[in-house]
Amino acid sequence: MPLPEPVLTAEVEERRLDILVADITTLDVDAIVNAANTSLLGGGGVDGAIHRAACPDLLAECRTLHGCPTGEAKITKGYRLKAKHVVHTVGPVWSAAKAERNKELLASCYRTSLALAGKHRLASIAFPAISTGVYRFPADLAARIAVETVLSALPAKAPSLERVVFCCFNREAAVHHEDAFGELGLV
Ligand code: AR6
Repeated sequence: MPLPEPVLTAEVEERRLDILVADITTLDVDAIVNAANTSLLGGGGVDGAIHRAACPDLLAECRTLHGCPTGEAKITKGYRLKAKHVVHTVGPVWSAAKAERNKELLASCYRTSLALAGKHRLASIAFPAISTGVYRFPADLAARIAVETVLSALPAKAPSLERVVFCCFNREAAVHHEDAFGELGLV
């Protein structure tokens, strides 16, 4: 099934970067990324939505992974999701006092998720706006880090990827990603 109409699309070296406003659990891509916590055993926000949509087998597979450190990522099957895989990554909890470290950790979430997509030779992946909900990372800064990191890491970490989706849950998040596309000269 085709994805919803993008808010904005950019072509970079024959790869497509899309900004969508959608519920990530509905997307028909090779992998969706989950903004999880270090236990990988579920939670609220996008994590809760993904576990509800995927079925309890996802939680059972997550139990075998023994958690995930902040800034890293692990992959599972997608079970009842349209997405074949879920890449679970753990974003930093925002703290202004540790802004530089938090920025590095958020970038690492995108890089390690892309590396897993590359390792599994996936062609398409959709990211939510990691850390911008319960973890309170400033949404404009997070969008800039997301787009910048995907742009720089994509060729080396995940040459198989033909399409990367920035899946925004609302229009406001999409505007931050649109701004980042503009600032980085993509449109
Ligand atoms: N589709 C796309 N985006 C979504 C969806 C959805 N279905 N639901 C929420 N968002 P959050 P975090 C957006 O809080 O800040 C969990 O309890 C949301 O609007 O899900 O990384 C975990 O277990 C926001 O922009 O993740 C962790 O404990 C973005 O997804 C903790 O929350 C991220 O919001 C992780 O916090």
